[in-house]
This record gives sequence, C-alpha cells and structure tokens, in this order.
Amino acid sequence: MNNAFLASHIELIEKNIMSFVPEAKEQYSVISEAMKYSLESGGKRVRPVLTLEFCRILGGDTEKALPLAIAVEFIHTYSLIHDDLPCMDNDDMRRGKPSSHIKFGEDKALLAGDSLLTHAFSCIASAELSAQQRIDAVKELSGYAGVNGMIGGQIVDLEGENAGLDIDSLFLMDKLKTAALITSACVLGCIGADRYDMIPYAKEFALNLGLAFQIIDDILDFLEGEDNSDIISGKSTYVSLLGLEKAKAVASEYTDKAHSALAEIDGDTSVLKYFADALLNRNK
Ligand code: GRG
Repeated sequence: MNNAFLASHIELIEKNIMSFVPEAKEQYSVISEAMKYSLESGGKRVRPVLTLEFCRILGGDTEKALPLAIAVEFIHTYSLIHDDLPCMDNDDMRRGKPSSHIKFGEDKALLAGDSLLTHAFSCIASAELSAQQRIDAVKELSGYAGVNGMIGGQIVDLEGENAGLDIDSLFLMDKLKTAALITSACVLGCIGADRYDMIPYAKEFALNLGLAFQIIDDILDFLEGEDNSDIISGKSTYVSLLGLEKAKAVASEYTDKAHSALAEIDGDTSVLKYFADALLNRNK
C-alpha cells in the first residue's frame, strides 16, 4: 500500500512489535518462539495501522499509542492461531507457512494464543498514556474481543456450520467476528489521541470498513478455491448467499458508507479513504 503515512506506520510496527513479546526463561522459551512465529511479517497489519492513523490525524503521538496498536495486533494474531486449530477451522497453513499447531503442536499453539491474548492487556497497561486512557483502552479492547464481539461472532460461525446462516445471521457474524476488532483498533486510536468525541464516527467508519473487509476476504477465499469447501459443506458466506457479483457490489457499498462516516472526523481523513479503497481492491 503505497502511501507515505501508511508506510511509516508499518515501519514503526515492524521495527517494534517483537520487543513487546515477553522473553521466557530457557526452560519454556518455546512459548516466546511460538508467539514470535505467528507475529512475524506476512500479516497486513491492518488493525494497528488503523490505530496509528486515527491517532495521527486526531493530533496524538503515534509512538505513545504504539502499545495500543500492538495490543490489537496481538489479539488478532491469537484469534488466527486459535481459528486454525483442529477444533475450529482446522487449517494447516496460514500466510503460506505451516500454522502454529503444525509447527509447535496443538498444545503449544493453544498456549501461544493464550499468551498473546493475556499480554495484549499488559502492553496497554504499560503505555505512556494517562491512567484513564489505559483503563478505557482495556475496557474497549476486551469488549470488542469478547463475548459481545469477536468471540460471539465465532460462536455464531460455529453454530451456523451445519445449519447454514441466513443473511441477517451472516451480517451479525461478520459484524462481531471481524468488524468488532477493526472497530477496537479505530476506537483505541481515538483514545490514544485523547479525542473521545471522535469515537462515534470512528465506530461508524470501522463497522462499514470491517464488513467490506470480511466480504472481500470471502471473495478472495472463493476465487483462490480455498474455501469452495465452505460452499460444498453449506457454510454461509456473502458469496454463497448472494453470488460473486452481488457480493462485490455489497463490499463496495460498505466502503462508500465507510467513506461517508469520515465526513464527521475532525482531521485529514484522506489516508483513511485511500486505505479503505486499497482494502476493497486488495488481492490478499
Ligand atoms: C477462543 C478458542 C478460541 C478461539 C477464538 C475468535 C476466534 C477464535 C477467531 C476469530 C475469528 C476470525 C479468524 C475472524 C476472521 C477475521 C479475518 C478476516 C482475518 C484475516 O485478517 P487479515 O486479512 O489477516 O487482516 P493478516 O494475515 O493480514 O493478519
């Protein structure tokens, strides 16, 4: 994604992310190794970039907000490790590499996910921000990642695996499973900049961006043939329920709505608009 601000956010994230992983004692150092393995480059860093960009345009210090951005990426990475486990999606590969449980075994992959989840909140607690900002960031991130957020969405997904989902349940699943964490990223950017007044607009942007993001994810899986098994097994996606062309149109509509939500943001939103378009037109 060729934009100077996005590139500088990614550079800040890549340069520092491993320093947030706690070093474990020799006897159990494999846990740090497993955490780092899944955090290694290959991910697009969508969520931490959103945190840093919201913080920047609202006048905050991106270096001080970095631990918040990293915390969201830790939660995202834990969710991918657990999502790949045999009891979940049972995927052997992630980002072209063996999944955590293939590389380290199921037991250690489970614990690597747990460690990332746990340590995310330590990153926030240690940030150089006010106590109120840190408390609010913990509350928001735990809310969006938890029962009424990503976990709830995963449950809707599991429950729908055999029965199939109608379009309303699919919307609910994507709102919780994918858009919720993206929302936490944008909200934490506002908190990092101490601009709580911008949170409602950031949420509106993030919900629409998140839905577009998940629909494109479904489309890419379908086009790569990876998830045709979903369709055969009756697992519902926007592609299986609406067809490819309609799914593309819906993703584009949500991206337009995300653009519109930015009108209320008190800052230069041109990079966020560019980013939303880049995610809509992405090929991975
Ligand atoms: C607690 C047992 C347990 C499991 C948790 C919550 C959960 C399992 C899984 C989360 C659900 C999930 C994987 C949602 C998909 C969201 C999504 C589109 C992920 C891909 O995000 P990208 O494209 O990934 O940003 P990269 O590879 O770029 O980081």
